[in-house]
Amino acid sequence: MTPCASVRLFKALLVGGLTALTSVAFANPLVLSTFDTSRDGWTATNGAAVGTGAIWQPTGGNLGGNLVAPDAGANTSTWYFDASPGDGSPLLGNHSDAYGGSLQYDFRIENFAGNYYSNNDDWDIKLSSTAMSGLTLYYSGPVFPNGSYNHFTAPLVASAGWRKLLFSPATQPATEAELQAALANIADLQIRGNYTDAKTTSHLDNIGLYAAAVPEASGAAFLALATAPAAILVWRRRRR
Ligand SMILES: [Ca+2]
Ligand SMILES: [Ca+2]
Repeated sequence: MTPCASVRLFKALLVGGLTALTSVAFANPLVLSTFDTSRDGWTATNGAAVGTGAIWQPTGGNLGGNLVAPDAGANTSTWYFDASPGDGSPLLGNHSDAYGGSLQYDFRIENFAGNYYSNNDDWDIKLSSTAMSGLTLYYSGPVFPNGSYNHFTAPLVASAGWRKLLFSPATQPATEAELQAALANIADLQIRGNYTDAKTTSHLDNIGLYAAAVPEASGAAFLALATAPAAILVWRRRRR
């Protein structure tokens, strides 16, 4: 191998190794509700025109079963799909391992109609913990649902935009410690169901908590790292 060729090999190994090291693995959910066989401990708050028993349907999800709730009427108040205390949702309780990860779900509005509400007080996600004496954290992301299933992801890092209520309606940023405390004892989790002023029906499916994705060293990365010192040695020797 010529010195030039070994330098090219060294650079290729180095770049290949770094590229492989920065690839991110998709984490499996820590907990996931697919609603394929039941409502899995979820209800809907006032403003939705259903009781708890009518909220689950075996078809129409992404895929299979899902939560379904119609607005009580046009221009109703914003309502939420609700994993409420005592109903047994697996998303409640201690999920400290989700800190730094994300909350993800699929959402659609059946027969999409009307205009989006522009009320800033209507949050996409509400997360409450008994560990904070009832303190509720709020998150509002770029969620503009339509007639098709869209996948929404809320990063579970306070700096991503989680807020806490100070003096209504003012809010201030939540601290990382507050979000960690909330995740350590989730007492109530709510996902916004109503986004438009028309009387519509909303669907929620595949809601889960995910751990932080970690950089994964692939086989190529290990090979590059293992052979890089040898390549450097060859390169240095040839340069003498
Ligand atoms: Ca489903
Ligand atoms: Ca609506």
